[in-house]
Amino acid sequence: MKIVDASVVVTSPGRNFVTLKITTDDGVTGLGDATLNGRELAVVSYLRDHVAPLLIGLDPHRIEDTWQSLYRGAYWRRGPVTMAAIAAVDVALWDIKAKVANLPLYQLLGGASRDRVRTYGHASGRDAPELFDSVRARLEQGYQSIRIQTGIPGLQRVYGVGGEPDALPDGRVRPLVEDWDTGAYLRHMPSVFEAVRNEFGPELPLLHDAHHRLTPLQAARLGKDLEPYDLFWLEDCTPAENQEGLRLVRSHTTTPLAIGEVFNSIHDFRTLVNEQLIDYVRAAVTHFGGVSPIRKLFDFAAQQQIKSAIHGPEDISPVGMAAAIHLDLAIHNFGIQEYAGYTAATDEVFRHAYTFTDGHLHPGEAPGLGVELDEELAAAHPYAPAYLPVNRLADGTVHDW
Ligand code: CS2
Ligand code: MG
Repeated sequence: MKIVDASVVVTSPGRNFVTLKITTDDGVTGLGDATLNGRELAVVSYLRDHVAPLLIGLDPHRIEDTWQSLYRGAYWRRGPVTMAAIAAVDVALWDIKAKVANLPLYQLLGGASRDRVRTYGHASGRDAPELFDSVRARLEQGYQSIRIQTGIPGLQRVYGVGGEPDALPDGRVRPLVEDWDTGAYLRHMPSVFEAVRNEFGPELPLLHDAHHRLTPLQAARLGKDLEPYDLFWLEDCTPAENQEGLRLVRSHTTTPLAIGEVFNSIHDFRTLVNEQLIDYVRAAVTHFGGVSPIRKLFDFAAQQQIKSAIHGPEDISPVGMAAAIHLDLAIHNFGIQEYAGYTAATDEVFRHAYTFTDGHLHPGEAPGLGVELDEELAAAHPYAPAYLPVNRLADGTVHDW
């Protein structure tokens, strides 16, 4: 069996997605997600110009060898663009292997370790009444664990609470500028969780994403202040490139910690895992080099009783989401799966076998990943330039977003 084609499809059914499609000489196709939010076309070029020509003629069954040759052969290791491109190849090859075996991918990963995959959804609001409505809407959709993001008094636009990017008069898009004030945030958050607990009771699992904004000392304080509200986790409390900084956070709080959606290699987690400084690893299949390396990360994390929590925002395509759900079902140290859901237009372009019921996902029993890309429909949604927001303090200084 040989690879005869590797093509890249860019589509924007509401937001941009990049998909690699690999075709073999006997007509089997595999899909891989290569979406890197806000920098999509860099990965398109990496795949089209540098990777696709190398794939032609290879045996698609040699997944590990292909992964190692793309990783080591590039010489320039790691980084989100490289690892998203390698991930797309890895996932597409797993899709092909599982289709040839006529098995859903999770069966090749060891089979099911559970019956279904627990998820969490996103609730947000500018103030308490809006936030409560949002929590209720998620509960009605079936979610049983909920991430809480909220407006901060005195700030106009903050992470997770919406806002549209400004268009320039000539039609060009520029990043949305959000506001930040760490002091106001730290003063406000405990009262938000107190109000949510009073409204929804002690049992509902609640999560919160600090989105890389705090120093270790500030994160330690927030973790401590939120302890009475029994969070499922506090996510990305610091930027965490400084892995050692988490020692300080950890030694001051028992609030569980989740980190890693922007990481793209096992080395980014080494100190965090070895010293058990976190409770959940947040890597995305799409940005971590695919199913092969993230499986190794989860096995590494399991040695320290750390669980998985695969990144699953709207900007991971349904292809990346399907890969995540197969892994979630198969690995033993599964924690929780983020599932933000998709627009109807996205679900039409990417028809999928996975299902969402009562707050749980299941990958379905279709051979492979169980996702089909409707290329005709995809072409009807052309690429739309878009950026992630930029965060600024009151005096104009750029802050971590
Ligand atoms: C977030 C993401 O899902 C999350 O936890 O942190 O929404 C993140 O902001 C986006 O994936 C960035 O592209
Ligand atoms: Mg996050």
